[in-house]
Amino acid sequence: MAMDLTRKILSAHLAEPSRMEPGEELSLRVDQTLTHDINAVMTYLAFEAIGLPRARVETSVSYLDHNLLYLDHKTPDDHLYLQSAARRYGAYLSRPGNGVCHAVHIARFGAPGKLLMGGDSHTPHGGAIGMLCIGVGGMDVATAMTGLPMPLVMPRVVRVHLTGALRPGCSAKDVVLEMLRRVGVKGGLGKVFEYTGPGANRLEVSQRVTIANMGAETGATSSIFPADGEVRRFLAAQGREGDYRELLPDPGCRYDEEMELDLSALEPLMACPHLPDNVKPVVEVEQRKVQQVFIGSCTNAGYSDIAKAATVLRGRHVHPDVSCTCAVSSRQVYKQLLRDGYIEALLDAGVRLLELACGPCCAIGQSPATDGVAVRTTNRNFRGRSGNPTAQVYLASPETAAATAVTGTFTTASQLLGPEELTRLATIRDPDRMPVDDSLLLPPLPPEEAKQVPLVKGPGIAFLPVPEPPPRTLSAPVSLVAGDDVTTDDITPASAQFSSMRSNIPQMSQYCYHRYDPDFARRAKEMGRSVIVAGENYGQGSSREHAAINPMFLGVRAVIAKSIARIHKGNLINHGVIPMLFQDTADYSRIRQGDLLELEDLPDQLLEPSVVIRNVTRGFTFRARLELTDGQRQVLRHGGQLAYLKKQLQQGKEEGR
Ligand code: MIC
Ligand code: SF4
Repeated sequence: MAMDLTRKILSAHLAEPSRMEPGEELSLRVDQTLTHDINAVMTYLAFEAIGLPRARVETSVSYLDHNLLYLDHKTPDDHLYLQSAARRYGAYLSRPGNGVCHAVHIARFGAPGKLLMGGDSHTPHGGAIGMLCIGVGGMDVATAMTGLPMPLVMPRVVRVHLTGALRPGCSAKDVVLEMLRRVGVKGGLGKVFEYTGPGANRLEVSQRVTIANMGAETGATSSIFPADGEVRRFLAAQGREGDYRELLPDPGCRYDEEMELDLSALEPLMACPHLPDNVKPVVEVEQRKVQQVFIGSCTNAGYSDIAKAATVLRGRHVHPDVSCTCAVSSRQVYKQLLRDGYIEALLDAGVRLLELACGPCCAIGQSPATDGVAVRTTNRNFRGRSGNPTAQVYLASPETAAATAVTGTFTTASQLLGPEELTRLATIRDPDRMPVDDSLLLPPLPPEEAKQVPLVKGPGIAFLPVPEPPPRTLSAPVSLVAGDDVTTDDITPASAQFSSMRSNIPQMSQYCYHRYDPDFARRAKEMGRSVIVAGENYGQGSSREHAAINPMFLGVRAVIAKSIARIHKGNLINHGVIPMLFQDTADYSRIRQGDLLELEDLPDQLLEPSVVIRNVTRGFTFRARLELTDGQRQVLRHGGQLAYLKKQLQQGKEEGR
């Protein structure tokens, strides 16, 4: 049967036969996993608790890339632990300074047809080279590392047929912003966007990266491009042509949905505060005085991105009222930009060069000033994500960001550059050879040597909290009634301060929701057990499982929402918090903070399609749906993934598997 590319890759990884109809639960063999420093401590503590001597996947990589600001002992201690854990458990370790996980991974490990599960929401980045890459929570990565098949709800595969070609001054960022404008921040839920057509063929890998990476902002399971000549060129530039194989959708295959997008019709776009789908043409955005420009992040800090920004800035200067910073995605990209004179152009223009890390993207440095207007090439502009809730963050392409840095107000490259410069901009492409240097990439140790490596745990690294199995009757007050589009940044922000607390849940949980509702942590703790009620798209954004672990640690046993983002829902389940969906969304407004809710026969109700909940305080009963697979129901009945996984591994051992 003719298959789309997504199904081709999935079918090659099925541990059990499946018809691959949307909604079915698949069981998949994973080839690769990745983690990064601000969530991996929990992943490796879980792997330690599972008790296996070594990761059982083809390739497992631990990146130290997000938080390189060593404010005190906590983050360097985390890094030492992670380095020792990678050595002990047979993973690669990408040392600080090597680059941002997704950029390094696609360059050094990515290959068409592979299945990657990564503990980061932007893992779909690798979809740019025809591999299927799925963002999951940290506990899922620990599970994948055991080599057990991983569950995945079969997504709907949406063909996005690209025609035409980008006009000078327009970029891949405008393509993904247009996708966000069309489908919104939850329009990708349960879908994979598969890009095809002559427009897709014309995009080089670094452009495809921007589109696949930021597809995460639609809530999609993943995004993917075919592995074609451009992918061959990309891998050849890495000296890895041998890892290339052509991988295309079968001619005449049937998609679950179809969309058309004409690249020639696009104009420079911007996502306005405070959601990535609040997209408008730059020329229609009301002018503001810009205080900060940041050029960087996994979405837009590849070679061509920075070279294009530098070309716009060459011979010009950053406006005196603008702070313009740049963080290049990886060491090899930085070296090539240096050779080609682009770094010098940035320096001459007055751009401040930062470490090769995520940094400002997740508020690890460079927060905007009070009420500051910032233009960033990053992927998220949620209120407060930049570290300052009063800031107004606009998301745009590197070309637009650079032009804006020069004028100090929203400006596109075509408004600033002359026709010749604009043509030059359009000809910039990734080089055919990159300066590969893996000296900051430590390979796994041989098993016998690995066993001897001691785990180095600094004083801040606490225990991994484990939830209790569900009680027979859950009688719990509502600790929070949250609105729509609550992000994981609202629940537990990244930032240098909080990222460094991630290995210590008792400490970090005290700040749970502190920006959204400063009294939440105290209240939830006092309530003992409690329930969170929320609106649409609860937990959108990052894969941060701390947004589930911290509430769980404070006693939250269930979330009842209008809808829940995919990765966060998985994290809640893994950490024993029951995700429920209002059967009738009108019931949301009948519940107040402090109301006592009661669920009887909870372990049995967990096997049903919906549960009955009594609001004891207001004297009414309502229903909530459980959109859970059989596996997820079992995880919840066992009190979370760790307990369930240990049982599965034990059973496997007894059955001699
Ligand atoms: C982000 O962009 O928010 C992060 C920091 O990369 C997160 C990961 C995390 O918080 O652990 C993500 O996107 O998943
Ligand atoms: Fe890092 Fe930002 Fe990418 Fe997250 S989105 S991986 S913080 S660069």
